[in-house]
Amino acid sequence: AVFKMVRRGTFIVFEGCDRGGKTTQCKKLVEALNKKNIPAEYMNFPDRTTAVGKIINDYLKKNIELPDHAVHLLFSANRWELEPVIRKKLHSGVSLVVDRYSYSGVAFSAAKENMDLQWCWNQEEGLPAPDAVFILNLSESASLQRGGFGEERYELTDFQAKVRSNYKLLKDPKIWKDIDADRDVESVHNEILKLFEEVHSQAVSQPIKTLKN
Ligand code: Z5A
Repeated sequence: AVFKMVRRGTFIVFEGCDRGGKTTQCKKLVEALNKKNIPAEYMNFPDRTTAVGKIINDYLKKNIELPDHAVHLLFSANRWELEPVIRKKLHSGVSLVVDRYSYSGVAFSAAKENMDLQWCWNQEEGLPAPDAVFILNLSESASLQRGGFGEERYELTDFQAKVRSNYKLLKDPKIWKDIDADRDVESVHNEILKLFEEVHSQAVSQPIKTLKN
């Protein structure tokens, strides 16, 4: 029998503070990869379309109030809801470009009073680990010039500053790629495309890793 080896997809996560351009860059990357005949799909967290995601949406829109620990578990459950889908897609050879993941989960929850960062991270243990985290770093001054600062919960400058410092605590230098997001869309995209190609050439021949403590 002749086996055609399916090389797994690469798992990329985009992180960063508000208005860094994550969604813009994720979508541009997927488009560029598909043009090069590299199968790739966009996913985002929170995924507000699932059963759990609907509750998260109500919480973010301030329609409902929930205790902080419960909210954290919901954001985490939202990733666990999609864990089988993530693994299946990667195994089938599709690369995933994911807009926020466990790092947002922990950085945002742990920015609240009385929330322990380690407790937050424990809920993420066992999820598939990304091959790389692209973190879009936007300066405060550039951030003030961007649109899209909304009415949702968490969209407050001092809260975002705590999130920023939590990201630093989560930084795993082996997979973390800092990207200067102050530049124009095309310059940022070109750097991301180059970084993706480096990560992709290594990742496809390695097993999918798992998030650990
Ligand atoms: N959250 C959590 O608490 N726990 C979790 O586990 C997860 C998330 C997963 C909702 O997330 C909130 O949930 C979020 C974290 C928390 N709270 N906050 N803040 P969301 O993903 O639904 O929404 P968002 O992450 O807040 O979107 P965003 O960060 O505001 O946007 P972005 O994706 O980084 O940026 P963008 O939409 O691509 O761009 C923003 C604007 O800037 C837009 O007008 C663009 O046209 C413009 N832009 C983009 N790039 C550029 C450049 N290079 N130059 C100039 N202008 C640009």
